Amino acid sequence: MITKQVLFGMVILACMIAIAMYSVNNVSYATLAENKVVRVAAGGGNMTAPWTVFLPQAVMINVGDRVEWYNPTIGAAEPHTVTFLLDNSTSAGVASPLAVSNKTEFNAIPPGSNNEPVLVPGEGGTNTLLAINARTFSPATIDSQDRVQFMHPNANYSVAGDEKYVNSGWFLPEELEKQYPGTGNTFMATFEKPGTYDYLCILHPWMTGTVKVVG
Ligand SMILES: [Cu+2]
Repeated sequence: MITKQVLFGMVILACMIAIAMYSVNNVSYATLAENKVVRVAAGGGNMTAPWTVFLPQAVMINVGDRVEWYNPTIGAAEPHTVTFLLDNSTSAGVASPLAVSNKTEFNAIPPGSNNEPVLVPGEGGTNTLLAINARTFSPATIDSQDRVQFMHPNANYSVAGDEKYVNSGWFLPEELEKQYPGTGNTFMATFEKPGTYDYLCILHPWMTGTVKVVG
């Protein structure tokens, strides 16, 4: 025969089980809702044989997840970029021809180093200076309205999906970025819209990768 005390005990036990299940469900729900971070190696190998591949070459993530690219090459200052040419007209070259007055003087840094600018005589009192294209060297984006925005090295960018161009800038293994002042070691991108995002390294255009974002 079930006494009042036993019945009361069973009710208390049932309540405790319900509370425990509720907490477990809440915990697992919170874990599922966390966005994940996927790391992709840009390059690798070493000074004798640096690699020019992205590993893994293709990743699949959910909306809101982040991809972090890093450069694990050992002992070689081999830079890479992660560049999304979302609009074909935004293809960018590493070399940047710029018109400058032929009166402009350029001084090597450090002074006396084995270094001078490429200057080709141009028209109307100008020279053509061959420099590095800042839009490939530095983290930069071009939005749907053709607005160019630069970011700091090691940029952490949120890809809306309607940009024309998203570029990581040059990034190198830890410490070796010092050989190219203004560069970094990583690029991080969070993806806000489902789609297939192909990218390449502007310095090694055969180096390609894909981020597939599912909703
Ligand atoms: Cu590369």
